[in-house]
Amino acid sequence: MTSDTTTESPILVISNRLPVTVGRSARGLELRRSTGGLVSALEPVLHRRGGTWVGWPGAKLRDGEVLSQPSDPYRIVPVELSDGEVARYYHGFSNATLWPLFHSMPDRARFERSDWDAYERVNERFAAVAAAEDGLAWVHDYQLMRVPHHLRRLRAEARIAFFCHIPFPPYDVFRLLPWDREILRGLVAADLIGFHVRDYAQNFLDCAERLLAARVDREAGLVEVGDRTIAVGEFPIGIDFPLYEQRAMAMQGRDRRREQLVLGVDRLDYTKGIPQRLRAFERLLDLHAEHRGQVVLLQIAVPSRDQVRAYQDLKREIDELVGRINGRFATPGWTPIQYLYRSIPPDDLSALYRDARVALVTPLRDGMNLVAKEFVASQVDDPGVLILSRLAGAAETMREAVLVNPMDLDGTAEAIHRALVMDEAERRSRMVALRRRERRNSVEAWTNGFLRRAASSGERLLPASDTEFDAWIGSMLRKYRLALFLDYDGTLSPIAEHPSLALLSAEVRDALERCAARDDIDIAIVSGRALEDVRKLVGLDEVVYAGNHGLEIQGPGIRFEHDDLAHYADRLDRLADELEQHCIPGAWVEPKGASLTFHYREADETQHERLAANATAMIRAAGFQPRSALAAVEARPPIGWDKGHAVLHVLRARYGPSWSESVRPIYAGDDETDEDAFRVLAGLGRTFRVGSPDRSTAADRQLADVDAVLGLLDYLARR
Ligand code: ADQ
Repeated sequence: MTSDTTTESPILVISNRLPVTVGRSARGLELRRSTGGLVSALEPVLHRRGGTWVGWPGAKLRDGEVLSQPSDPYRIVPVELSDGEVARYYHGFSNATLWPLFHSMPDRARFERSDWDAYERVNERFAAVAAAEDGLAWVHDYQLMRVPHHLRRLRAEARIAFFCHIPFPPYDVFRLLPWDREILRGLVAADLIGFHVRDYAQNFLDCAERLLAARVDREAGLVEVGDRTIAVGEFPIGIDFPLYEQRAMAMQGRDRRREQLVLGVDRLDYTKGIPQRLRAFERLLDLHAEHRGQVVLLQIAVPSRDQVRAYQDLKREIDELVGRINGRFATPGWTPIQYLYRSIPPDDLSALYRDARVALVTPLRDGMNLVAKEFVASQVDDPGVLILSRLAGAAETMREAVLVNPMDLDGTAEAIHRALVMDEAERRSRMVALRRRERRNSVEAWTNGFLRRAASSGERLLPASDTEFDAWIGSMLRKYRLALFLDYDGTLSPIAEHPSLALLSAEVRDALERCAARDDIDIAIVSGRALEDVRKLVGLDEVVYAGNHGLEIQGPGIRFEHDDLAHYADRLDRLADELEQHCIPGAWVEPKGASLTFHYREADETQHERLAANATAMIRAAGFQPRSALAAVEARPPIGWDKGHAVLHVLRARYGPSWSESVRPIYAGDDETDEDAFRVLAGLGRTFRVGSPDRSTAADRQLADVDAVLGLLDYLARR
């Protein structure tokens, strides 16, 4: 796909809510168009390029009810949720776990397994619905962070972009989430992950590096997970600037309010800092008595999530504060705080934005904050002053606002005072700069910029460099002898159609030989293959070979065979005969000494599932452990011995029980059987998982492929 065709491909928007809200009356189904910022941001592109919007309609649909007609510019496709799912996925995991945690308020977060299960199930359903639609998938926000993963599973070739509308917390906060890695793996299945500001993107990269063992390039905004590279960037959202500007101008005829108006407009949410704001206003009246009788704070709070306890508590707290402060200062002709607990129509909001002398936008934490931008766009007349919390994403770009720390009541009170007495020249200079930026960075520019980046494909991280290897293992190599453990298939040689075709490349062989020739490096090859097989493939005398996942080990100074092996030899022969009788063309049995592998890669594909199931059942019936591999099933004797045991055995045999005083192991491997070794070596050495891990890895780092392993060997040989 060229980037040009992608730029104009249809768009597949996936968000928690649809752009319409479904209601029901005596006349039947009623659709109300939502007025949120996201809808006005995305509808123009959907009109231009066509596509689909997938989301929850907010109510139950009856059989045969549809939300869009063939003549509509884009399709609206519902994902239905049960009442239990709304409670656990939406009110639970999304709003009671992720929302507070991502706003760095972990004390407010609840962590419930059943909420997580519902979140996973609902995200899977969103992905399944979306997988049936065409276009560039654009997934929105924290309710749907597992969707990229599930969508990628269903459509490996899909182009997927994700945008996070709320902050992404620092590593120290994020890792409190019991499902931290699952969330990250959900996201990195996308091709592009967008955040409002650089800090959030950097937090995400930190988390991916530390929790997924991924490689990251902070400058370029790239993260490499296995063999995939994902772009991560900052895309500060804007508003429909002309719309707000025009609305404010249309309101010109109205009476200007007489008082000095200080305006607060928010969803009623504990992240918005409303109680702190009220207290700061009280402090202003304490410190600057000249404003008494003159200034009014109008706080408008839209009801939000009001079934949730924390929001009910907050509402009560605000009611009480307003009552107390008004009780202290009000006079017969003046009430210092006016408080409206409701949504207000767009025209009325525009009139207030235009007339306010000061907008007080003081969230404790906010992904971006659109109110600040709407206020600025509405300053078409005598300019007012924007007071903005440093902790809102908007503060990263809106530098000409009066910036405050909302926790600092005195500082905020002084800022309000300064804004109220600020002369016109300063107000105008600040507002002109703010308006120019917001006009340029409108929501249309945001959508276009994001989609352009989503369409530009194929950025790759450069292969891991010496500098990276130095940072990961350099200091350890300077002090200790190195025990280098390497898996064979998928690590030293790419996975091949047939095991006999997986040979070492000339470069890998050369690098291995150079490592082996150093007298401060000892090498061991740890493989699932039979010992003789892997010895023949590598062919270096000074190397230790561990075959059959370490059940047999041989090399300089070591000769080991697990005691229980002999016991299983005859039974293994019989199992091999039985499996062979069931082979169809393209399926075959590979005897590996202490174990065997049943391969079916070249058999008719429609038979794969049946072959795997049959072989698994026969292996189990014969008393062996089945383990599925790529188009193959392995049968291993039920001996509690794995690559982890093998590695420890080699270390103790070679260097004695106190080996860790003088030796550091490095282990590189590409599959599930290597995870046993990663776990055993955690904290004792350094481990590398090669390729794309579908599941979690216990390794310290990831390497993209065999070429990256070659880079590591070359570094070790040269250093
Ligand atoms: P929100 O938390 O909803 O959005 P915000 O960005 O301020 O926060 O948007 C609120 C919207 O609601 C504004 O468009 C505002 O005009 C409107 N609104 C507020 N009070 C209103 C009232 N009383 N009556 C009518 N309308 C009212 C999330 C993130 C933000 C991020 C946005 C967009 O939490 O940080 O900026 O998404 O990405």
